[in-house]
Amino acid sequence: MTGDPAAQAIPGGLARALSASRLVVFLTGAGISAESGIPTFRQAMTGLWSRFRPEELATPEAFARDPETVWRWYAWRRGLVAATRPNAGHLAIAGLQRHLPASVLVTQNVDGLHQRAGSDPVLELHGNIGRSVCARDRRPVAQADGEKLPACPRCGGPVRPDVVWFGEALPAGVLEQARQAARRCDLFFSVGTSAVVYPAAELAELAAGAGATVVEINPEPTPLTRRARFHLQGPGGVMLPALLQSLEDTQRI
Ligand code: BV8
Repeated sequence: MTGDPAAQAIPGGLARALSASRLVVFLTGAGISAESGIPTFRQAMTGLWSRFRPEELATPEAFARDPETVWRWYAWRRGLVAATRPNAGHLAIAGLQRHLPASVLVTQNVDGLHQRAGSDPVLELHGNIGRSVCARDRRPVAQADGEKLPACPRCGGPVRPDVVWFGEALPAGVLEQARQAARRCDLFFSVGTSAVVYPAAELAELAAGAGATVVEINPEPTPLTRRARFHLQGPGGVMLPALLQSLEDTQRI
């Protein structure tokens, strides 16, 4: 076992459970991208956007009322994502997946950083800001960057980011795959999410109800903490590499 203090934070029982797992589900939220410099929803929005609350902008009503402002907010966020890269937490999940017999990665994030870290496939519950669709028929359009609200080349109507806004249904197939994996897994990791956005937040409950061991990785407690068998209190960029190290140590024995 390495002398790494973070590795000491990994309970031996968790490393053994991980090594013996048949199917592991990872559910991530905005917190796993925080160490890449992308602010989470709960942190104060910075600079130009500090006067808005994300729940006010990430809605179809906001887009109908002021599509230009909503489009500019996403253009700003796309700029943040383009200027950053996956952090140690994203890379460690991809590394864990390479060591595990079977795993499913589900994310609430729309930044595509898990894919850039090497995880594939990624179940994107809330879409991806790297894709744009016609606001009328939701069919894909060529990705338009820049701050000017583009027009759909087919119908001339507004273009929107291919994300799920509050009050909108999640992609049915993706959500069903995530629910099935949650019901079948023996280990469920909830990483970097405040566990308050539904229906994503129900996945951990589904897993626990089906007998899985639930592990939470978050510097803060959340409504899930009391249900978790293990709460690794710390940043994903520290805890996930330590978890990978403990798995490698266990598999080496
Ligand atoms: C829907 C895309 C129905 C856009 C997002 C019960 C059942 C069903 C719905 C509801 C329900 N109760 C309430 C609802 C309505 C609503 C909802 O959940 N509201 C909340 C606010 C209460 N849900 C919906 O509207 C969903 N739609 O249910 O539709 C329907 C059905 C049929 C037909 C029509 C309609 C849609 C929800 C999806 C909204 N879109 N994102 C965009 O990104 O712009 S959600 C958005 O919030 C992000 O995806 C983000 O991941 C998520 C959570 O926000 P954050 O808090 O920022 O992030 P996170 O939760 O991950 O918190 C950060 C955490 O990280 C913190 O805990 C922090 O401590 C931790 N952290 C910080 N640093 C680190 C860290 N952790 C680890 N390492 C670190 N370094």
